[in-house]
Formats: sequence, C-alpha cells, structure tokens
Amino acid sequence: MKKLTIDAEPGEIAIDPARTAIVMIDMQRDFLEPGGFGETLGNDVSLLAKAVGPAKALLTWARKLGMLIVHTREGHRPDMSDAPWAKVERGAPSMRIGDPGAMGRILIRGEAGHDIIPELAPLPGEPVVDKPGKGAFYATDLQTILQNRGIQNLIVGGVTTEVCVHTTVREANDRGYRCIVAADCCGSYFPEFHEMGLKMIKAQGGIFGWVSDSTRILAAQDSPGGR
Ligand code: TIU
Repeated sequence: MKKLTIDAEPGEIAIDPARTAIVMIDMQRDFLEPGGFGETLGNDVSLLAKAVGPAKALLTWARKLGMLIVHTREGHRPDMSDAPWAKVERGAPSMRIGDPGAMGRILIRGEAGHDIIPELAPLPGEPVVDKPGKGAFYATDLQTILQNRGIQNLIVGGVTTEVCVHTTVREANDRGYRCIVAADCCGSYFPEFHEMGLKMIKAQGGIFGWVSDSTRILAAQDSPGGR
C-alpha cells in the first residue's frame, strides 16, 4: 500500500495507511443530541454539530484506503457495576448516569442515547469499543485490536476535544502510537478548550502528537517513506 505524507503541526508526518487506524471517539447521541448526557451536564450540544461533516468525510476517505476504523462509545453496564460512584455522584447535573432520559437511560449501554449518531454509524466489520472511562485504552481491548493489525499511527477525531479525545491521545502517546488529531473532526462544548486542547497536543515539538484537519488529511500526498 502506498505511503502518505500529511501536512500537520508541528510538522508533516509520513504514514503507512496499513499501519494507521482512525479512532472516532464517542460520536454518540448522548453527547451530540438534546436529552442526553452532555445536555444533563448543562452543555449546549449544538456546538458539536460542526464536527460531523468533516468526521464523515474522514471516514469515507479511510474506508476507500482500506484503513482500520475503530469507533468508541462511553457508557456503562445496565446494572452500573462498572460506573464508579465518584463519577455518578459528581456535580449537579439535571439527571445522573442511569436516570431515565429522553433517549433512554443516561450513558447506559444498549439505550438509544448510547448509540453512535446515524451519520457516523459504524459499517459492518468496524470494531466498536465500549469504554467506561474517558480514555479509550482504560478497561478496553483497544490496544489488542490495534496490535493485531500492526497499527502504529492513529488519526483521531470525536468528542469532546479536551475530555475523551485528549485522554485517549495521552494514553496512546504513552503506549508508543503516533497520534494525528483531525481538528475539525473534533468538537467541544467549550470552544476555548477545543483550541487550547489542540495547542497542547502539538506544542513542544508535538508533545502528545500532531494536529491536522480533514482537508489536509484528505489531500495527503504519496510519499516514498512513512511507517
Ligand atoms: N463532558 C465532556 O465534555 N465529555 C465527556 O464526558 N465525555 C467525552 O468527552 N466523550
């Protein structure tokens, strides 16, 4: 398979698509639609909508290239045995994890709100990783899935930039993966956290990884090198 060079900050990065996976984080109704977990926390969920189109374009591009695509979902078992009390009782939300909401029980696996939004629905054969925490490596088999495919690079999108995307990128960076965050495929309820979160990833020579965007990733050039 051909190698690709992607324009990014802090500098361009050459990748082998066969060793690169898209990790699409928590594009769930619970975060993007009214009546879900995100809204119970007091957030304006409409702020995340602009990431959907670019994320869809990124998935279409990656599918054409035959890249591994992994989707994640944050949520808990119906009996909530995997939901830490410290998470359930945190803050003063309008409803708590497990309460009955407009899209079923808040942040519970199997409920309508826990589903990935229809626009970004996984295709058959694309692994979906259910995670109880913010990071996609914690208490999941994500690393096994990536290792079995020889993956070395992750192109990451999803929500929210400074919470689950950031935590996952930090986890992945410590495990030796090169992460490229697709900025316009990510979203936050706090635009300033989105901007600062991306800056934090690419600062200091790319302390956590690289930042690019869907336009530059889709325009990636053939490259002689790359891993
Ligand atoms: N609240 C918030 O910004 N995010 C989360 O709780 N989870 C994810 O980011 N997926």
